[in-house]
Amino acid sequence: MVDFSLTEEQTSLQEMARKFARSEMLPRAAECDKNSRFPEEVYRKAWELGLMNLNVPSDFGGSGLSLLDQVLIVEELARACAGMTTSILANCLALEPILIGASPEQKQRLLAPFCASFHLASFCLTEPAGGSDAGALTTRARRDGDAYVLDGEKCFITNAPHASLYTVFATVDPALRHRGITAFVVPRSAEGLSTGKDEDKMGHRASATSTVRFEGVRVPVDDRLGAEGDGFSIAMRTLDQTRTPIGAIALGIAQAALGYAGEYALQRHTFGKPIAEHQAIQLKIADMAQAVHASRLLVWHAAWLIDHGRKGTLESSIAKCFASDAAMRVADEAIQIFGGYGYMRDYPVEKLLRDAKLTQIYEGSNEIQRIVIAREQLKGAA
Ligand code: COS
Repeated sequence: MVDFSLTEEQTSLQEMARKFARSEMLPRAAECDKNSRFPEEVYRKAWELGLMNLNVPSDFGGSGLSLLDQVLIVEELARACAGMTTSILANCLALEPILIGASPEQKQRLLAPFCASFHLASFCLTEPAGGSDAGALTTRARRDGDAYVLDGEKCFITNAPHASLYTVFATVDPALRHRGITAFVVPRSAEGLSTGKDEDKMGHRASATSTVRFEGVRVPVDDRLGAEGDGFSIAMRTLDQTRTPIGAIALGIAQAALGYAGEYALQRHTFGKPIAEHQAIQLKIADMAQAVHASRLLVWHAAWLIDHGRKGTLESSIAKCFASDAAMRVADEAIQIFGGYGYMRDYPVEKLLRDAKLTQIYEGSNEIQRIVIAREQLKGAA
């Protein structure tokens, strides 16, 4: 049976997220974008409403939502501000390796504090020398008695300057490539851990991004997730879960662009009538609407499959890749419909294009998504 109707609970989650996005996020979006301000007050309110830690099961005090529930929320938040949504979602990305790789004792110890009070966590995989080739990371973890000593640097880490916990991927032996990668959790207070300057980004300027440096950071064996060498699989399985919500961020951006473009086209007049009555504009609106609808179906489908026990490697990459490419096209067309006004920062659409761009790059560039899609597709063809 295929059923696209939402339950009453899902509709109310969607409405709650929409209300929060409109009342708390949208009014601050332009100012935070302009000043590259990290609106912690918004993130704290999101936590209070249960809009953070969406993937943490209720046993640990989390929202315990299905992935489909999560993407419904994420689309609504991203319609208001993709940068804030990235910061709100970063906990899900950082805590997922714990959900996947931690022991029951570690889960209780590490997850419960995030649900008891407001804290941020960061996922530390990418390094200055490379992000796409995750198997070649160089941050070292040397065993020393009952601890590991971490040395290296991570970059482009969301929320890093404000996080209290970092999930970190390091190698016990670079010669082993992906088989040497091991996952750890490291608290902010660890000696030798420091964060760099807040990056000045093109978009997503309400979220904070920086390097994280590890200089002789001692991490107890108790804070290793899984066994030595399990880290690569933990990272890949994490991304299988989190790429669909990135598709939902892109979808939210595209939905916002379509909404603004439609409203503007109905009120702006040229040649004696609203521009919405010109076919040149109607054709654009039609293509934008198709892109939004197709993105939503792919995002919902990937989420539904994962909720029903599928690994979702193929479908999450398709949803992320398609929706982010679509968001770029839709935001671009929205600017075109606004004409010169669309290029001005006084109007909301140029921000959408800047925000859309990152969705083609982070959590695996769309070139990497295409590699994953082709490999998964060809497996089935063999
Ligand atoms: N789930 C579980 N295991 C996986 C997996 C997945 N989705 N994908 C790959 N693996 C396993 C493989 O089965 C293989 O296992 P074995 O050692 O048992 O053979 C191992 O991992 C290595 O896989 P593969 O050979 O495919 O690795 P590659 O080095 O070719 O890299 C890609 C694979 C490109 C997919 C990976 O490096 C990647 O995702 N890169 C992008 C990273 C990224 O998204 N960075 C953004 C950071 S978050 S902002």
